[in-house]
Parts: sequence; structure tokens; C-alpha cells
Amino acid sequence: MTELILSLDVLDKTEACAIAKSCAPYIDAIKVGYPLVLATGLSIVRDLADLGLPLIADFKVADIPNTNRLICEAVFSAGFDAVIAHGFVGPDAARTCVEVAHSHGGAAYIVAEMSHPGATEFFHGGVAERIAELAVAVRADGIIAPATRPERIVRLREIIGKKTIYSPGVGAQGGDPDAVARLVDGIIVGRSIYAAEDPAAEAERLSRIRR
Ligand code: O7M
Repeated sequence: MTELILSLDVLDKTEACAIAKSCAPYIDAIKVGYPLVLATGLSIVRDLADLGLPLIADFKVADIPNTNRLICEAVFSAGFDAVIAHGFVGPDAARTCVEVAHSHGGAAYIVAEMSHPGATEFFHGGVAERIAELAVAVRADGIIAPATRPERIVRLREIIGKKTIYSPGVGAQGGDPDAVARLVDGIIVGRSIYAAEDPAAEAERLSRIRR
């Protein structure tokens, strides 16, 4: 069953909690990133934790090993269940995120290739493949791969095997959930759900097209 992960990129705490609560029956996890945390503070993690869903920290951690360690320790101390980190920083820095995650019983996912048009500038030409190899080498739990390019998901799957692939870019960015859902372990969906007139209805609709 492909998971449905709500990307909760709204800026108001009350709105965030209301959307998360209404969608909770149809989603498998909530991804929280800079927009929501910078707007509302880290206490939003405790508010959302009441729903009982895994909380994924999308801070795309991308620093030297020591700073990555400090960031990831703060992430798990705040109550997150997983962290997303960049892989282009190299194996030592990425491995630190994985080690901290695992020491807390959590998970770490490495961004292998991004979904926006400009991502092809640097991620193509073999870089995404090398980052996927790195994700395997550092024992990450999985990778992030673009729903906007299903053929790239197929290619990256060849490298990472059964590791998890979470895929953003469905809906607002043009990715087709039907085409992507069968290729990945989870689709990450933001605006199509939280900006819908009825977020819960949209989450329910998306939960039904999952393989
Ligand atoms: O569905 P959207 O386009 O409103 O939101 C997509 C979310 O996924 C949003 O939070 C993005 O920051 C994130 N995302 C991408 O859209 N593309 C990527 O390549 C990577 C991510 C992401 O989640 O990285 C972990």
C-alpha cells in the first residue's frame, strides 16, 4: 500500500492543526518543513503529535557532520519521527543524520533528486544516481525522488532496491498520482490537499488511488 504523506506547508497554527486533524483518517504521516516551523515555532510538533501520526522533519539538512548532528538531535528531541537530509554534502555528513536518526529509533531519508524544473541542472548527468548509491552506503532508510519524472524514479529504484522512496511533486507540480503511486512507497502531497476547498475530501480521494 502506497503511503499518503501530507506536506503541511501552511503558516497558521490553528489552520495547520485543523487540516491535519481533518485529514488524519486518510493519511499515513505528516511532513513538516521550514514554512510551518518558522511561522509557528517548534511547539507545533507537540500539537501535531496528538494525532498519533508519524511526523517527518523536512529540513533538508545539508551541513558539515557536526552541524548535521546538532540539527538532527534537535529534530528528534522535538518529537519528530524522521528527518530528511541532502546527500550532496557527501557520505560523512549524510551518515551523521542517519546515525542520529537511528540512535533515536527514527528514520532518515536522503534527497536523491528534486522535483522542480531547475533540478535537472545539477541532479542529472549521474549525480542523482550517485546520491542514491550514497543513501544505500550510509544505510539511509530511503530516498526522496521526483513525482514529476516517473522515469527517474524507475532508474533510482534500480539503485536502491527495496529501500523506501517518498515522492513529492504530485498535483500542484504536475505529477500524476496514478502513474507514480505504483512506483513508490509514499507520495508527498501539499497544495492539492491543504489548499483544496475540502482538504479531507481531497486526502480521501488521493488515499483511494493508492495502489
Ligand atoms: O504538493 P506541493 O507541491 O504543494 O508540495 C510539495 C512538498 O514537497 C513541499 O513541501 C516541497 O518542499 C517538497 N518537495 C518537493 O516539492 N520537491 C522535492 O524535490 C523535494 C521535496 C521534499 O519534500 O523534499 C524532502
